[in-house]
Amino acid sequence: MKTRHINQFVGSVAVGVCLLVATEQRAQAGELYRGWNYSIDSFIDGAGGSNYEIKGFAVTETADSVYVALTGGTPLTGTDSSDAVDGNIGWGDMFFNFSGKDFATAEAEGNLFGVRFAETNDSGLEQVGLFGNVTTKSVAFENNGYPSLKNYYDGGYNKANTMGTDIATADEAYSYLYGDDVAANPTSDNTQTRNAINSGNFLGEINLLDSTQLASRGLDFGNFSAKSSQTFGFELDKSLLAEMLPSGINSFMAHVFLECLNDGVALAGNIDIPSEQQDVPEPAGLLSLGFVGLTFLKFRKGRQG
Ligand SMILES: [Ca+2]
Ligand SMILES: [Ca+2]
Ligand SMILES: [Ca+2]
Repeated sequence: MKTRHINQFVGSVAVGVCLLVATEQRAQAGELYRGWNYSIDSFIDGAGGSNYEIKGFAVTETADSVYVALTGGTPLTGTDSSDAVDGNIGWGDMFFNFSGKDFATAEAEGNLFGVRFAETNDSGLEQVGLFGNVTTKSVAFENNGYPSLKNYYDGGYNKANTMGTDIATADEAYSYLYGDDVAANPTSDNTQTRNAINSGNFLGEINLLDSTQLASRGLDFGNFSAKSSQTFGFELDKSLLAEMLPSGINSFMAHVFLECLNDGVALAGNIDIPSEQQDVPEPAGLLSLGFVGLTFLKFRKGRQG
C-alpha cells in the first residue's frame, strides 16, 4: 500500500517536474550537482562583513541518513565579539518545516522540527540534536542583532537571493516566515526575529561533520564559487524522522539565520523516508532529489491563490 502511494505521488508530479526543469523556475528551486541539492545565498547580504556572510546551504541523502552542509564566514563556534552578551556571535538554530505551510503557522500548529548544531550558541536548548514540536525565540538582542527582518532589509541588505536560490526575494522571505498577510504589509512589529529554538522535544543526536568529511561525500560549494572559509554540517539519522513523518517523499523548507540576523539562508528539498515494508523501488532516493522545489512551488501557488 505504501509503495503504491509513493508511485501515485511520483506519477502525479511528473508533469510538473518537466515544467520545472524547462522553465526559469529551475534556478529558484535549488541547484542539483553531483547528488547534492544546493541553495546559493547572496554573496553581499551579510551585515557586518565577511565574518557574517553565508554563501550556501546544501542537503543530500542516502537510504539511512540526511546530510546537511553550510558554508560562510562564521565558524561553527561563532565569531568573538564584544558586542554580544556572551562575547560571541554565531549561528542560530536550523528549522525544518514539512507542513507545506508558512513557518509561523507550522510553529503554531506544533509542526516544526529544529536542529541545534552550534553547541556554543544562545539557543534555549541545553544540547545539540534534532528536536520536534519546537517553539522559537529571538536571540538577536543579546547578539547586537536586528530585532526584525524588516530592520535587516531596511539596513540595506535586501539583495537578490536574500535567503538563497529557494527564497530569492524579500517578499518571498516575509511570506514564508510570517505568512501572506504580513508580507502584504511588513513592519518591524510583525516581522520580529525568530532565529533560535525556545523549546522542543528531543528526538535524537546528530553527527557533526567537518569540511573534509563532507567533501568525501561529494559536497562541492566551489562549483558555485560559494566555498567559504567555514564549511561544516551534520548527519541526521532518518529513523529519527520516520517516527514523525509518513514513508515516501516528504517535501520541506529549511532555514537558518545567524544569531544577529546578519544573514540567513533557506533550502527547499525532499527527504525520502523508507517504507517499513522495504519494497520501495531503488530509484526512490534519486527521484526525491529530483523533486526539489515542490514545496516552494506549492508555496508560491498558494500565495497567488
Ligand atoms: Ca549571504
Ligand atoms: Ca552569542
Ligand atoms: Ca542571505
